[in-house]
Amino acid sequence: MHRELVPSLWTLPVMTLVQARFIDRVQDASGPSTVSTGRDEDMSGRLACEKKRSSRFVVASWALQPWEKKFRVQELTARRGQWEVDLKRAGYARPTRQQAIWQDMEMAGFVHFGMNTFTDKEWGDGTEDPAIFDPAELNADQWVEACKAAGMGMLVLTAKHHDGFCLWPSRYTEHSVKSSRWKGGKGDVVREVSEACRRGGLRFGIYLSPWDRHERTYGTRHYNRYFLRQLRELLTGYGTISEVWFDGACGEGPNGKKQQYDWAAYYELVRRLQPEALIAICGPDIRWVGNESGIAREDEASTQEVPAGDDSPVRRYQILWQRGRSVWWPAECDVSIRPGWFYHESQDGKVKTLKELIEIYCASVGRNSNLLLNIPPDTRGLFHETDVLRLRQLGREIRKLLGHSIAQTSGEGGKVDLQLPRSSPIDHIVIQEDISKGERISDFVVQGLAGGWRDLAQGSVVGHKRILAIEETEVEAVRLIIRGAVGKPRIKLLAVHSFEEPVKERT
Ligand code: FUL
Repeated sequence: MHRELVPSLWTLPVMTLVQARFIDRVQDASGPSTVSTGRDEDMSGRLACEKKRSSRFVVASWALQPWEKKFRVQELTARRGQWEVDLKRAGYARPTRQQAIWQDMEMAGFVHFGMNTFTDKEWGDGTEDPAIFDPAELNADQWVEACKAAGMGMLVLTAKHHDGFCLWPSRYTEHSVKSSRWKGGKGDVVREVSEACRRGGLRFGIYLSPWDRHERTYGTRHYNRYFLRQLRELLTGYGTISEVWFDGACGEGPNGKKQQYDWAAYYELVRRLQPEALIAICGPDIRWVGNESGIAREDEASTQEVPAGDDSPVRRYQILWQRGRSVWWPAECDVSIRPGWFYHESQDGKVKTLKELIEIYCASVGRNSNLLLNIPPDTRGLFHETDVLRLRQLGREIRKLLGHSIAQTSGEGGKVDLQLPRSSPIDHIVIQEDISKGERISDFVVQGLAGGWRDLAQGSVVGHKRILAIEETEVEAVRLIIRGAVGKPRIKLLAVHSFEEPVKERT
């Protein structure tokens, strides 16, 4: 008998039994048939098998579930002693506690500050004179308060950008604040910002660019040691670090060679020294959305399939679910409030409008992703007045948009009904899944009762949050119909809003 057939033969009868018991086909009068379950899938029907391959590499192989009814037995293969099921649907990845907290936070501030602020550049080449760094009025509390006014939960600071200048007095280089005029070389921006964040109740994260255009060892194997030493300084000297943002830019060193970054060693150090920190972008915990415009895809899922044979460092630091085929890797949308990442006086008139920011918010947070909005301090060391105003307006507008719903509910299964207190115009619908159980919905439609039932919006992924803008429609009731799911849908929130309704009527 062919080895690959062995799992099929013993699995088939069990699956048939499980399916017969739990699958309940629901024919909804309003539309296409939906599949829902008669019982919670987290129960005994699961053929759980968990394997620990090493302390760092956990393969959580969950049972075949009833709604995986289209699975084809012949796709079961036993590869390297590990079950592989090609379901093309990876519904069972789950967030870690830290990822769930991060997703609940939804929005954070990004702060690009350094030599470029003083040279009016976006990318320094590392030859800049550190003496010119002198933000005489630096006030990190002002940054924190402005971020909080927008509703942000964290601030991520560029401790070192590509030019290699360090915003903290690193022991391993002179190219830092200690060689600047600022505070006679005794200042430490990372300290001031981390302390302001703690005072103000914001989480604190760091951006540490592996690409370093100043450091002479860059391009050689010695550079990785230098980078790790700096990373250690940041991870041990500034309290809790919630996010470590690794940019992937990689240039050539003085020797003409591109640096081989030792990602595995970087991740290992972060995990060891700050186990609560999420490693973002070039990292296992948070995924880059793929553009710098702050726009996610309509179907931006946190559950990502792992290409077969991918054994990269990122994979080795992720929890592999669903027989090693899927990971929880939520997207972060980074974008600047101005055209540049760093402050340029010439862009004072180009701060994004409130309308643009709300569009970005709805296309990031409203599409199951987090928004990382960059606000660059100016040469005084302050957020510019226009940027501060815009952050306040953004916070107010988000509260106006989502602060008070006309009606809301939660529910489970293939259909969730929401009755409005009275017939009202609505223009936004918010849906949230309980992601602690994974992203399950893959196809949905929202209908409104306006005379008869009519479609208001539809989509595929829901995940942590979808904000659906619709044409204003007066409805008496709304219902969410799940047309496709990889598990029993758990709707944490179904809410309807009217953005245009004057705020006073809802406060
Ligand atoms: C990019 C960098 O090259 C930009 O300067 C900026 O820091 C952005 C957030 O990431 O890759």
